Amino acid sequence: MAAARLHAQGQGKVRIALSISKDATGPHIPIDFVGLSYEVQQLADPSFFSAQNSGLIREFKALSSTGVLRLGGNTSEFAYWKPKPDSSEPEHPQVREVVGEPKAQYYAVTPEAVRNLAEFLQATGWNCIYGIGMGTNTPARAAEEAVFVDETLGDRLQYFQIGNEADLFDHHLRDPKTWSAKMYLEEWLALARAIAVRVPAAKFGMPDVASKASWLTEIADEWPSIQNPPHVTTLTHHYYFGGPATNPDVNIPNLLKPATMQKVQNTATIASAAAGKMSARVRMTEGNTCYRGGKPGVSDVFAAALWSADYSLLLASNDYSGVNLHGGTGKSVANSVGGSLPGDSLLEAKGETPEQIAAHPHPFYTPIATFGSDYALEPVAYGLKFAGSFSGGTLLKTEFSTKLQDTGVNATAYAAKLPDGHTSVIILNKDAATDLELELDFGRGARGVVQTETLHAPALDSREAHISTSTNTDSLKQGRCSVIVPHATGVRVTLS
Ligand code: BDP
Repeated sequence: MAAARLHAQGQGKVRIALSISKDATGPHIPIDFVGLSYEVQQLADPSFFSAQNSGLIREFKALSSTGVLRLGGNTSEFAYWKPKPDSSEPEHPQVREVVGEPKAQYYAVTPEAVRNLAEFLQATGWNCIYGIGMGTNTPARAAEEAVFVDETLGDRLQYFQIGNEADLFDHHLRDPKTWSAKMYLEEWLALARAIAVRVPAAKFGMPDVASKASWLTEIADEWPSIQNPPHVTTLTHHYYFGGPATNPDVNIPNLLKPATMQKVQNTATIASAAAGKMSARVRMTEGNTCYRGGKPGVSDVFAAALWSADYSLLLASNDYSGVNLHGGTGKSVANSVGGSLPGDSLLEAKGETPEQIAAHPHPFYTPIATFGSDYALEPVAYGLKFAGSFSGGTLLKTEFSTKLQDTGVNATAYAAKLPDGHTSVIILNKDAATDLELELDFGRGARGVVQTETLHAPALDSREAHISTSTNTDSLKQGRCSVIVPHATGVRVTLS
């Protein structure tokens, strides 16, 4: 693998040559790498995840034919399992109401909702990571729910998650003076063991921290001392680039700059090391551009597509098993953060009319937006879909990103050997101004037809994204081809 900068061509365009190694020695990307995350509260309306919701099914399938739906979020701590229509509501512990966390409004999850969920998964071809509450739950109720979910979802259940962002429980659910990773692990074990007694084959992902990656390390270090530990397949964490919407630092240049991805890399290094100690993999189970529901003009525009493509591929190259971008209905996410979305206040303050505000997706970061009774794939989902084209493939070790960054252009690139044996390269030119002219060298003797696919929009702040396949195919010349990657554009080149 060698790359050389040819020469910079005046303003606005940089030429570079990249060689693509033939050795598929990088991480394998699971076929179900692509994922979405929804609030458990979404289940309060059993018709949402149901075989009848054809618009939502259509958008899930458009995003991926084999994804993973994760149910969790802040609202998962306020759900209670209601096995029978006449089951009474359990008593709930006292919690504190704080900014950014849900109000203490409890709701029921019923067998009907779980049955409908199973049919929805069947219709989409997706699997599920099912979130059971921890903050206000009991081991007995957790086990009851798990039995029903396991029986009903069958093979579509990938694993259980217990508790959402327990590293923030000191805010509203636990005593801040004593709450720690160690206490969390004790509580988690009590719930997981109760589930495992009733569902012996149960698998788990944990700890689903908001941001404290150090908890993964602490847990991995503690793990060998646990007798007969429950079967943990995945270590999980969340990620939001910044927030809330009122924070001026949440803007397009900051979202796309290399330093942002360097921080992602730092967390990935910590998480991967912890997972290695537990023979588990890492999954980023809930994340997006801007917490508390996203920021209009950042989360719902094309910049978010380039961000999600780059973010997902960076995690894939760190051996993550997948990425779940958070979203859902405006109501469920507003409830998850205390009842309203700061992004709406921002738009009102700017003088946008109710009609203009309604044209934004709610929440602003959602990958699949609800508009009236219909659904639409948002830019952030297009980026995930573009990266998801590598699902099932094996990454080729490259030094592309370093070589590209040496040119001063804000671009990254990844290459994979796809399940069908074809080699594919994704170049993400996040630069707002400079185009790239690449010479891709697939090696002497490489032959085949070159196909290109483009992730594009008129501008970084456009409320749209497209993935277009070029009808012009090219052939390699002496193992090489040239490709232009305009600024603010992604290109995928596949040799077939
Ligand atoms: C996460 C929560 C989720 C919220 C999201 C947000 O798990 O429920 O919807 O933040 O703030 O911390 O947007």
